[in-house]
Amino acid sequence: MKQRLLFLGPPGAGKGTQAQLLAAREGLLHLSTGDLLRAEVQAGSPLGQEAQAVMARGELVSDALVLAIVRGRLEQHQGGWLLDGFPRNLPQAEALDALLAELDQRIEQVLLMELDAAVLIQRLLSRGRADDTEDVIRHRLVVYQEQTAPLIQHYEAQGLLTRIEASGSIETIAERLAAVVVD
Ligand code: B4P
Repeated sequence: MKQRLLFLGPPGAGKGTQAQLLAAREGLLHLSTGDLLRAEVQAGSPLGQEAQAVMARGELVSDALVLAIVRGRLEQHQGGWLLDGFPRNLPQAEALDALLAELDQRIEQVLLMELDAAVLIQRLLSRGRADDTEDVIRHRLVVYQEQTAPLIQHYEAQGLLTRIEASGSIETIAERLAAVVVD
C-alpha cells in the first residue's frame, strides 16, 4: 500500500471522512489542515484568531500560516502520511513540493474525490458546522473552482492523479479507495 497520499476534492466530498478511516486502518499520520485550524480557533491562539474570520467567510487562510502548520508536522514525523485539505492552491502545492524535496520524500498518489455540487451542498448543510451555511458553502465551491481545481492538472501532469467517484455510502467509497491505493 502506498504510504504518502494526498486527498483532493471540493468541500463536502468526504475527504476528511475517508482520510480518517484510511489513515487509521493503515497507521498513517492524518494531517487535515481544516482540523488543525479548527483546533487553533478552539484554543483561541493568535493563529486561531487570525484564521477564524477567514474560515467563517469560506475563504482560504493565508498560505504562510497553513505552511507553517504543515512543515512543523511533517518535519517531526517518521513514516507514512495522508494530507487532507492541503494543498489548496498552486503556491501551497509548490511550497509542498519544495518541503518534500528538502525532507527527501515524495507524494506517491493523489486521490481526487469527485461529486456533484448539489450533493455536496446537501451533505454540508446536514453537517451544520459554523461555516456550513448555504451562502458560505456556495462561496467555498467558487473558491475551490478558482484556486484548488487547477491542482488537478498539476498532479495529473506528474502522473500521480487517481479519480474516485465520491457518491454512495461511506463504506462503498472506502472500498473504492482501498482498491486503488495498493502498490
Ligand atoms: P476542511 O476542513 O478541509 O473541510 P471540507 O473541505 O469542508 O470538508 P471535507 O471534504 O473534508 O468533507 P467531510 O469528510 O467533512 O476546510 C474547512 C475550511 O478550512 C476551508 O474552507 C478553509 O477556510 C480552511 N482551510 C483548510 N485547509 C486550508 C488550506 N490548506 N489553506 C487555506 N485554508 C484552509 O464530509 C462532509 C460531510 O459529509 C460530513 O458531514 C460527513 O459526515 C458527510 N459525508 C461524508 N461522506 C459521506 C457519504 N458517503 N454519504 C453521505 N454523507 C457523507
